[in-house]
Amino acid sequence: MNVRTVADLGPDERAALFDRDSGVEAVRDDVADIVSQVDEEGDVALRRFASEFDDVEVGNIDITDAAERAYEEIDDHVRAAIEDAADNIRAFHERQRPEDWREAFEGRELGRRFRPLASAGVYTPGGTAAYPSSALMGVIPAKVAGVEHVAVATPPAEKVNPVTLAAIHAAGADAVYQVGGAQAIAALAYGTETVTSTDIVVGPGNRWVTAAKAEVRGDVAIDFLAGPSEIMVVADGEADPELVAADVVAQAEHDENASVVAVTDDEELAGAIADAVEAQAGEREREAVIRAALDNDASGVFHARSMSEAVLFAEEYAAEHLSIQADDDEALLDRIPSAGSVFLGPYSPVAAGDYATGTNHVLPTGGAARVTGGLSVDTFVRSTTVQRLSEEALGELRETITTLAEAEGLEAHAESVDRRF
Ligand code: HSO
Ligand code: ZN
Repeated sequence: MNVRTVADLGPDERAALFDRDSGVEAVRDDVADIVSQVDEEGDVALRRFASEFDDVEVGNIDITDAAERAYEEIDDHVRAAIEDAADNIRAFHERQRPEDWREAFEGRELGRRFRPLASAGVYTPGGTAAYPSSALMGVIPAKVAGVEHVAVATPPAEKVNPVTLAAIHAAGADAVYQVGGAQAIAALAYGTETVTSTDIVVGPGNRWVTAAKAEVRGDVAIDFLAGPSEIMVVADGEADPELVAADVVAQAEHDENASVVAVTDDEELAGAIADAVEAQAGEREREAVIRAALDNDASGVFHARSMSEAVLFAEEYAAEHLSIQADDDEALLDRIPSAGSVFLGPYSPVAAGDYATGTNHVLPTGGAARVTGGLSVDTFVRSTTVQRLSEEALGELRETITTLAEAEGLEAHAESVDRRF
């Protein structure tokens, strides 16, 4: 792995780093076709796609009972780990529940009210990338928000991953369907004979899933378009290169298209990180995936001339995960507003947040952290504003309202106020 110098990056290299391509556009047309087939043909289309794409002849699409059984039957220590993670995720998300308020505000009574969406659909990837943890991350915030009906879709298989099913059950899902890919997103958005349609569809997935979310957006709400995993480590000369490398290699293990970056102002450390990444990659079971991710144009180890330059680099990157391994981590963090989730200090590996601290791991990728945060209770509630005016309060606003209404040529608006006096 070569160390690159931030100051020497050319425009193409910068574009590859900062305008990361999600790969979604390439499959948009095929996905639109799948989505419309599900919309028109329902379960028949789901069974056809399961046979075609997953090589599975699906019996029951609804496998809610199987999830409960899987929960009872899995190893005790796996169930305990799921419950421990679920408890932590629940506790962290409980703190996000917004509170209604009403306040007298300069004579006017104003307020805000929050209510959960009626239903939510959570996609949970399967296959080689089966993530029971993602089921917890999608379902628990929805349930904490108070969503009545939370449905999960996960790809069909001769035997759907029992740990994923157990996690879906532990998280409190109300319905579980075996349906994967773009067709799952379409089913959750539009409904079929078996699948109940939902108000919002969330969760990570491959580019087919992500493209399908882009396709149904507008007809239903979605969280955001979550692409392959990313990490940006900002390190100073005090950081341990082996630990930096371990975090880089861990996120690279997810996906050949993962983007993994470390940046430091210490040239020697940059070299040591690059060497450690090489060495550790060779020791890992998923070495081939890791090496592909390391070769990604949006990956690399970088030397910056100063920590200020490193910080600007990290901000421009707007990574899904930001790890800061430096003496004055809080000061550096202050200067990086754009990041999905932040990990401070040598004992906060990204994997801790992936599974167990309680923070959500469904996070914005591809630079979307510039404009949004990750999945949270907020994703599943809508807000309504409320107002009540006394005669006196309306009197005070009367002039302002009628003047603006007349300026807009909306005379009936003005009259609706004047009439009250
Ligand atoms: N790092 C992934 C989440 C995950 N890690 C699931 C392990 N399992 C995307 O944030
Ligand atoms: Zn991960």
